[in-house]
Amino acid sequence: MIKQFFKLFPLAAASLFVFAACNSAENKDLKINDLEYFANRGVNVLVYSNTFSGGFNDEKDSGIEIIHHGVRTVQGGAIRLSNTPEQWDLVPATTSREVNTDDNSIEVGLRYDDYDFDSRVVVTGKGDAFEIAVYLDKPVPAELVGDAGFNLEFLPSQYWLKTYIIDGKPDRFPRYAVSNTVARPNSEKIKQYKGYKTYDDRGTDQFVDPLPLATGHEILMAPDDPERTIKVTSEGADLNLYDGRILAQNGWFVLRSLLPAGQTGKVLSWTIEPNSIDGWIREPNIGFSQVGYMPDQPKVAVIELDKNDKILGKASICKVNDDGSTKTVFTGPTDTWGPYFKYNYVKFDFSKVQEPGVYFIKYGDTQTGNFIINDDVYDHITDATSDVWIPIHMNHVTVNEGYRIWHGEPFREGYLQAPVNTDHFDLHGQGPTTDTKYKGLELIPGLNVGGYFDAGDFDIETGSNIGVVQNLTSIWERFHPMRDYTFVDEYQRYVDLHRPDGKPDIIEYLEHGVLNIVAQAENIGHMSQTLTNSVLDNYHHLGDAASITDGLHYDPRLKPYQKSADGKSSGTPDDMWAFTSRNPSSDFRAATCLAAASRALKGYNDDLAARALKESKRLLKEATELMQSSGRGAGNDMAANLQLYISTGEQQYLDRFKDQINRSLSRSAINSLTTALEAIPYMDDAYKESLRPAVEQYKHYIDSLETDNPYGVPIGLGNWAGSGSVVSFGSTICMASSYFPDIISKDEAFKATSFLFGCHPYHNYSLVAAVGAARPKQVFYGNNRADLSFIPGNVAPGLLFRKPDHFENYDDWPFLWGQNEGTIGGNVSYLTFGLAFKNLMGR
Ligand SMILES: [Ca+2]
Ligand SMILES: [Ca+2]
Ligand SMILES: [Ca+2]
Repeated sequence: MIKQFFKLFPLAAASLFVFAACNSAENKDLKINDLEYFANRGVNVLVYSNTFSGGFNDEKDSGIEIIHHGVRTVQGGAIRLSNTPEQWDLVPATTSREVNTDDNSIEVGLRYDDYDFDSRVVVTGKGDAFEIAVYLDKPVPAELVGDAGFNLEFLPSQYWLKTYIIDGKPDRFPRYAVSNTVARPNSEKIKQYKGYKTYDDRGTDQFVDPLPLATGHEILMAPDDPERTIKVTSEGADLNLYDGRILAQNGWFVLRSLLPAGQTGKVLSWTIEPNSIDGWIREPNIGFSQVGYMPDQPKVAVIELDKNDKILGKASICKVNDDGSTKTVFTGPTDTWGPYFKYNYVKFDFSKVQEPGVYFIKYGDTQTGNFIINDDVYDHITDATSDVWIPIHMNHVTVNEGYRIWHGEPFREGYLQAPVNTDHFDLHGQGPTTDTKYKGLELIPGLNVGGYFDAGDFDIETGSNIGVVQNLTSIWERFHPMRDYTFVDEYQRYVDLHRPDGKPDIIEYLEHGVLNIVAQAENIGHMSQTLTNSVLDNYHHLGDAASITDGLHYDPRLKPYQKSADGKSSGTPDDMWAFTSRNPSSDFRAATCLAAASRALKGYNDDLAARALKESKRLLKEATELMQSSGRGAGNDMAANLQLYISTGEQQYLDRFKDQINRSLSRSAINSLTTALEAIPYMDDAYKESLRPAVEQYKHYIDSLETDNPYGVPIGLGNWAGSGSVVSFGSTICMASSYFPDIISKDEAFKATSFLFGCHPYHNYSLVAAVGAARPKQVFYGNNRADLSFIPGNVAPGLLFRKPDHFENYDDWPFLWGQNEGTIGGNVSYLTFGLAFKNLMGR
């Protein structure tokens, strides 16, 4: 509607805002549907379908949200206590949610416990617009007057460079955050989550507050893009438009009105008119493997369709000829799978196309990017992960690539003992004792060696690092990959990408992981939970890891920011902390991985292999005693018992493993089959045969996924998207098929690769950075996310489910970790899967 209006009238007339009666026959009323959100063509308005209840406070996916022509461009509609809230600013609890279809409204109760401050937000559909009204039974608490307001946040990547018109004045959303700010005294700052501070005030005792880009009563956003056009009108209060990226790169554009002081009842009313394009139908999303296909493999595209779209009976494959011309080489029927959450799905089988070459898919007017059919298309699927992503995440070394330093040597000052009774923002904590010989804030020597950054952040998650060492050992023992394109010098603490050094990279990566775990065992005495930032304003660091801390030992006798005369210490409390509360099951896992790693390191680094074995034996003994004395029973980890049996040959571990695996498989084959299969090379034939029923059960599970969803893989609906489960699924298939090809065909493994490489909901980009010739994803939540970029080889968690029916993976906005962050654990699992897959396919 708005589109037609502005076609008739040039921009100068825009302030007339003639949102005249809808002249189309289509009913555009925003009505509450069965899933309890407001919907009309191209517009979904969600009211607290997703609440502020994630593990990390404001995750930018809660409150009042708008999915506008298929893209979730608006969220965060809530009473907030600052102009541009950051991740660790307070969020309201949702105390009630009432859906009233009679008067087409949804009401939520919001509460800030810290201020005993309650409010009600009522959203009412009114024709093709909706009203947001705020009601107070008691006035805004005095200490929040001037801070409490209603905020609504707009996705920067969908609005930047587009225009807005506020009270008749046109302007443009900025591509980069450049706008005015003021510095205000800290005493005026609303406290942040658990009293943390997201900023370092450098001794000024002031915080930075963004000033509005614009102020008015009526704003028309993106009139130049009908899919994004929205008008917001405020009855009384000023509307202020802010740029949240000023304080935090993951901030959104924020529209905000302050709540008035001293008033009760209806204190605020906004009218919001999201444009709905007449007869809009979302373009079909043709899912296929961007990496391509082997000639004789099954090839099935899954086409995701708007429920208003007509299903076409046929689709085609076109070949790109040597002279650039194209030719349709195959036309076949589509097969309707049916509805799955928001969309309809059809499948298109083109397995008959087998001749090597360059192709694309055509469905109606939609055609895909090109893909390759050839024997070797999968040969390089793990190279970026192995050559680039993993070495960049090596901690305590400098990492160079060509002309670029990815990071210098981080944390040269080492790690301090975390003080007792300390909560941590990354979901850890130090208990009432240190469980070490160190006092709080005392230096624990020797920990700044080896290990891997966890993910988009720079901590060492000990549990993940143990898993990484375990997986790298397993990769080495199963596949013996001799790939050597990384130079690692532990003495120089220097890593250079793409430079062979005569040593297999996997062994070097394994050594790097073991160095930190052995250092923890030797210096702490047991495993830490994590080695991590002590202050929040270091935790959200973006850029070079070596610049997070100042490299100088913290000396509390100095003033903040003061350096000692000898230049070796500073008064800046930025040193990293070790959280050392003892968890014997962690020690048990460490013992296991060190026993396994010592096998692999023998002949490569004999000294480290011997230290690893020594610590393994000690930790195993101590952990077993601790677990027994705490009544937890010894060795509840069947994978660990298997590894200990392989390392020691001792019957007790074999007995325990067999007992556990039998019980676990009888409950369900789905979670424990991989561990059971891993044992086959070390067991007799009878053991292998005993697994047959479990493998058959897994085959039923694989088949059942064909009716669960159109992609035939496990699709997670949690707050962290599910690529990891698809990788595990693929790994299990590869191993099961290699031992039981009569039950599980190797063809099943292509379901996992296809999904990861583009055959999935929302868009069809490869979820692995830089892998997938025509269209890998462009942005990931790595430590370079502020550049809207990626680190090659990263595997995105992928399709994040938003309640009640929306899958999402932003590819122009990296900052939602549940969609776009990769982890060291997840990416090493992908490497394991990729190598197993290539092995199975004879590559
Ligand atoms: Ca972390
Ligand atoms: Ca190497
Ligand atoms: Ca320091």
